[in-house]
Amino acid sequence: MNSTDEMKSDPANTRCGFVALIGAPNAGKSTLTNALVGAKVSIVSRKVQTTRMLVRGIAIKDVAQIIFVDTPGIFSPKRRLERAMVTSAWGGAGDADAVAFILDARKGVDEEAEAILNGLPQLKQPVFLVLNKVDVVDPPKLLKLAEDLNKIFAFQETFMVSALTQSGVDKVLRELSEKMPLGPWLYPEDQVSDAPLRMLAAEITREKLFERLHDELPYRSTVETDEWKVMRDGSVRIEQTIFVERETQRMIVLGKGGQTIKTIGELARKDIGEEIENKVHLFLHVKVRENWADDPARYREMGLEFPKE
Ligand SMILES: Nc1nc2c(ncn2[C@@H]2O[C@H](COP(=O)(O)OP(=O)(O)OP(=O)(O)O)[C@@H](O)[C@H]2O)c(=O)[nH]1
Ligand SMILES: [Mg+2]
Repeated sequence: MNSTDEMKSDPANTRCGFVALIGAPNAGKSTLTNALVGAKVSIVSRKVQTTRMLVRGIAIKDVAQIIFVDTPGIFSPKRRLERAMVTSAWGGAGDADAVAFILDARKGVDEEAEAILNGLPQLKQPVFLVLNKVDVVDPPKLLKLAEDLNKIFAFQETFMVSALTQSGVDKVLRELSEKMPLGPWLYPEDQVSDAPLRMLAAEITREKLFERLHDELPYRSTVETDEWKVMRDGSVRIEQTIFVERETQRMIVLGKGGQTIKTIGELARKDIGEEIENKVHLFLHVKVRENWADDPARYREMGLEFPKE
C-alpha cells in the first residue's frame, strides 16, 4: 500500500462532499461534470436546456471523494417542466457543500448570467467561479471578466478551464478536494454515477434526440426505459418510449420511411452498449401523449418535483 491508500483506509483522514455545478443553459456544466469525473455520466448537446434533472457524478482525488451535482441550466422558466428544472437546479445548489458557478467566458455576463449572480447571495455555501470555454476566449478578455465578476460577488476562488480540452480541470479537482469536509466516502471507489442504468440509457437516447431533431421537438419530447431484460447470452434487451405531444411530431421523429428513428436508435444503441459494456438490443416506440409535460408520472420518472401549476 502506498501512503494514499493507507490514508484512504482510515476514515479519520478521508474527505467527502457534494459540489453543485450551476449556471446558465449551455455554459458547459455537463461537459465539465464528465471531465471532472473522467467518465460520461451526463448528456451533452449544442442546444440549451439539455439537462433536466440533477445528475450526480462521483470523482476521487487523493483522500477525497467529491460528488459533483450537474444541474439543469438556470433561466427564466415559462412552462411547467422548465419551472421544475430551474427549481431543481437551485435545490441542488442549496443542498451541496460547495457551489461552482459555471460561466461561458465567450458569452460573458449576459442577462441570464446576471440573474444567477443576483441569486448567489442567498446561498450559504462557499461559491467558486469557473470560467469555462477558455479555449475560445482571448486571455485579456478572460482576465477582465474574472476581475469584473469578483467585484460583483465574493467568490472563494476563480478557475479558468476548458471542459472540452480538459485544460485547468485537474486544478479544480485538486483545490475542491482539499475543501471537502472530513468524513467517510459515501460510494465505493469504482463507482462514477448513482443513476440506475435504465435512467442513463433513457438519457442517452434523449441526447440523440437533441442531436438529431431541431426547433421545438427536443423540448416537446421525453424518453423512458420501459423494459430492461438480460438475455441468456448476456446481451441486454431494452425497450424505450419516446413521448411527444402531437401526431405531427411523431411523424418527424419517425422520419421518412422510419429513417430518423432508425438513426437515433443506432446511435443510442452504440452508446448504451459502450456504457454498460454489453451487447444491446434497443427497441424504440414513439407515443403521442399530448399532456406528458403536465403528467406527474413523467416528473417522478425524471426525479423532478412536480410543480403545482
Ligand atoms: N469550445 C468549448 N465548448 C464547450 C466547452 N464546454 C462545453 N462546450 C460545448 O458547449 C455546449 C453545451 O455543453 P453542455 O455541457 O451540454 O452545457 P450545459 O451547461 O450542461 O447545458 P444545459 O444542460 O443545457 O444547461 C456543447 O456543445 C459543448 O460541447 C469548452 O470548454 N469549450
Ligand atoms: Mg447539461
